[in-house]
Amino acid sequence: MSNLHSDSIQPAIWRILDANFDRAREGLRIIEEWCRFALNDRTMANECKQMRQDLGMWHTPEIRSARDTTRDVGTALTHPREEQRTGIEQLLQANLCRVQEALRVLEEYGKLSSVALSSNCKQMRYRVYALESNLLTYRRRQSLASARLYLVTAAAPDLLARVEAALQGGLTLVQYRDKDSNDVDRLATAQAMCQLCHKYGALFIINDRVDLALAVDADGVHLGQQDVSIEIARQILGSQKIVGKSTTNPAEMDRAIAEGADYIGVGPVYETPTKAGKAAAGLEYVQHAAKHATVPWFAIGGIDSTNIDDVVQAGAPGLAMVRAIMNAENPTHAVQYCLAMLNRVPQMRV
Ligand code: TZP
Ligand code: MG
Repeated sequence: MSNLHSDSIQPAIWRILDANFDRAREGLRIIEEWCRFALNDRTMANECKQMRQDLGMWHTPEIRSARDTTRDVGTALTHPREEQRTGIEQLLQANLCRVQEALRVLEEYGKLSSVALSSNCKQMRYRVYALESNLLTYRRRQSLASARLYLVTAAAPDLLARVEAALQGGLTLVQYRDKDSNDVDRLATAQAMCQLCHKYGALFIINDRVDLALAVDADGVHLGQQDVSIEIARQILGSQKIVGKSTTNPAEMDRAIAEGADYIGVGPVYETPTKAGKAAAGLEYVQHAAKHATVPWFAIGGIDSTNIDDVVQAGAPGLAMVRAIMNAENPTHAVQYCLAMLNRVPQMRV
C-alpha cells in the first residue's frame, strides 16, 4: 500500500465514505423518528437531527459523485437477521449499531482524506453511545411507569408457555422468581424468558440475583430486604437498569425510595402461601403507599379475582401476582381480566 492517494485508490475511498455517510444518516433518521413520534422526546430527536445535519455537511458533492451503485457488489448481500426484527428494542439496537459502525468506518477511512472529518466522526460516535444509553434507559423507565400488572413467576413444568400466554394477554412486566433450581437451570431459564419477554416488548426482571441479571442482560433486578443493597446492585448493573425493592411497611418504603429504588413492591397485602409465614401488611399499607409513594409501585401478596377490586379501590395503581396468573387455567384471560379491573381506575402518575 504505497501510493494511497493514487488515482486508483481515491475513488474507492470516496465510495466507502459515501456509503457510510448514507448508512449513518439513514440509521440516525430511523432512531430520530422513534424519539420524535413514539417517545415525543424533543431533546433526543434533536440530537439525531443535529448529527444528521453535521454529517450532511461533510458529505460533499465530490464524495457523492464517487457513488457507483450499479457496480456495487454488496447491494445484494443480506443476512437473515437484517430482514427480521423481533421488536422495537431490537430494531433500535440494530440501527444504533449500524450508525456506530458507519461512524467508525468514516473515522478510519477519513484519516486518509481529512483529519478533521475523522476526528469529527470519532466525537459523533461517542455522542451515539450516549444517545444509546439515554434511549434504552428512557424506554425502560417509561415502560416501567406505564406497567400496571407485574407477573412474578413460580416453578411450573410449562413455565415458559405460561409466561408467553400471559404476555399474549398484554402483560408488560415479568419477574423471574425461582427459589428452587440450580444455577445451570436458572441461567438457561432466565435467558429464554428474557428473550421471550423482549419479543413481546415486555420488561424482564430477575428476583434476588444481580449476577444472573447481568449475565442475561435483563432489564433489572428485584431485591428483598435481605438481599444486596440497591447501591451495590447499581454498581454491578449500571445506571441504565431497573432496581426494585420489596417493602412491607412505611419505614421500608421511605428507605427504599431514599436509596434510589426505581419501583417498590408493597405487601404482602394478604397472607399468602407463596410467602408462607410472612404477616400481612394489609390494605392500610396500600392506602399509605397511595398517598406517599413517589416511585412506581405494585401491591403484592394474596391478590386474586376475589379481592382485586378492594386493592385497586385502596389506591394501588399496579398489582404484582404469582398464583393468580401462574395457576390460572388460562393465563391470557387472567391477565386480560386483571388489566381490565385496573383500567377501570385511571392510573396515578408518579
Ligand atoms: N412478595 C410479597 S408477597 C409475595 C412476594 C413474592 C408472593 C405473592 O404471591 P401470590 O401468589 O400472588 O400471593
Ligand atoms: Mg429476595
